[in-house]
Amino acid sequence: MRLFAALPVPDEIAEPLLGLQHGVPGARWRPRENFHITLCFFGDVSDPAIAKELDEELSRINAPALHLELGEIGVFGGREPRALWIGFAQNPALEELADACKQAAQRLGIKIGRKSYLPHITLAYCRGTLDVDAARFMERTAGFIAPEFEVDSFALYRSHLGTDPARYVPQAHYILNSF
Ligand code: 3AM
Repeated sequence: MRLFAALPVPDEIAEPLLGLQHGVPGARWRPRENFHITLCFFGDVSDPAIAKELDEELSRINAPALHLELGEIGVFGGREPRALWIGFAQNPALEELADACKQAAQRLGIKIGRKSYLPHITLAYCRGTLDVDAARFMERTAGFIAPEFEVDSFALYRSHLGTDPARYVPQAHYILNSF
């Protein structure tokens, strides 16, 4: 089972993001149901007992609800764009929650990649997109602003590959403490 922890994206944010999704050759725009903010990618957890323990560990995380503000649009992949995404204003509480998910997994022996955490919502995966087209997208969307928003839960998702788009199915929801 391919598992990851992520925050859901509320409708009031998803809607304006959907409005950005046009005009980039080669972009495979993510549908609304695939929008999420990854906290930690756990990879393939093949042992159901470990998956159950991971669920229990995540349910024990004691963290506050998050006040989030979108940041800049970015591109992964440089000269060969792989993904278009929108980031977040710096947010220590978000980083702490991501770190708590990572530590929960590591306590169970799940290996987590060493890349530093960069919270984002993926808008598109790219196939054959030119860097100039990605740069034009960044220019066109530079003035994008969306209201701050609150998220009061996160979820453990199972990722089903093999279709495009992949299917992300929530397995469990975890409540964050209200303000
Ligand atoms: O849509 P995003 O990028 O937030 O990028 C993958 C996606 O998140 C990420 O997990 C989410 C569901 O697939 N992901 C996939 N493979 C990954 C890996 N090896 C990964 N994140 C880190 N390391």
